[in-house]
Amino acid sequence: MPPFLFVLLLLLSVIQVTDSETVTSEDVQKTCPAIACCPGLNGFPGKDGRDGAKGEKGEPGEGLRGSQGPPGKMGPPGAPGAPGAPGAKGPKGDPGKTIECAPSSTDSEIASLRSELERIKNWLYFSLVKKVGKKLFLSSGEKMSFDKVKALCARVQASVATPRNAEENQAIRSTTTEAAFLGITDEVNEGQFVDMKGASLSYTNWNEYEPNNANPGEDCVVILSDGKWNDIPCSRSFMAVCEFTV
Ligand code: MMA
Ligand code: CA
Repeated sequence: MPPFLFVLLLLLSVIQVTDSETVTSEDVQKTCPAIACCPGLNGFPGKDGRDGAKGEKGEPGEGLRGSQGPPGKMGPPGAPGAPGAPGAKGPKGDPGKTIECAPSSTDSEIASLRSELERIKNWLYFSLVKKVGKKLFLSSGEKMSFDKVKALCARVQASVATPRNAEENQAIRSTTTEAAFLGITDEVNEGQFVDMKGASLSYTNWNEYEPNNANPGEDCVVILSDGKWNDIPCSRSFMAVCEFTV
């Protein structure tokens, strides 16, 4: 076989193999004459190229505009406005009424009350009250715990009887025939007896061997029938004697 015929046959077989995969029979008919008469052969089309760059934004469409939607929800209330201007001045008020006084009748009323008060004082002094200087000592005639004595004296604007000297001690003693609480305790510091305001005592009249904090725990003080003092539990009941300032 001559060499050019061999090359021609070889090229034809290559075309047929490729054709069966990608080229249609129509294409073969179009290309065949070129193979038969042309010295060179056209190559097959190359692969698709890459995607091009993104184009510019298009013109807005010309579709029909939709109908208007319903109104939105109501917004929150606005801030309160500035205060208004002051109102006009009101009309003048009515004249006040004069209250009539009767000095003469009030004076006689005061005199009558004074006289009545003196009579009541005399009844008291005659029976229960003992007066020393500006102090009045008065017993309620009942026995009760120390807390109740304090409450009772406070209720009548007085305080628990607290003798500051022998004369006051004797006055308190004479208001009652039985032992009575005094306004003295060592509740805050054991062994340190103080008055109801927490002040230390300048006068005491302890019985022999007292205070002994027996029993156990004796933080209150009673005046015995002989005028001597003994420390005793606050929960026990003794006579209530209050002192009033005049
Ligand atoms: C005794 C004596 C006092 C104590 C009382 C308690 C009668 O006196 O010991 O100091 O307070 O007892 O009852
Ligand atoms: Ca005692």
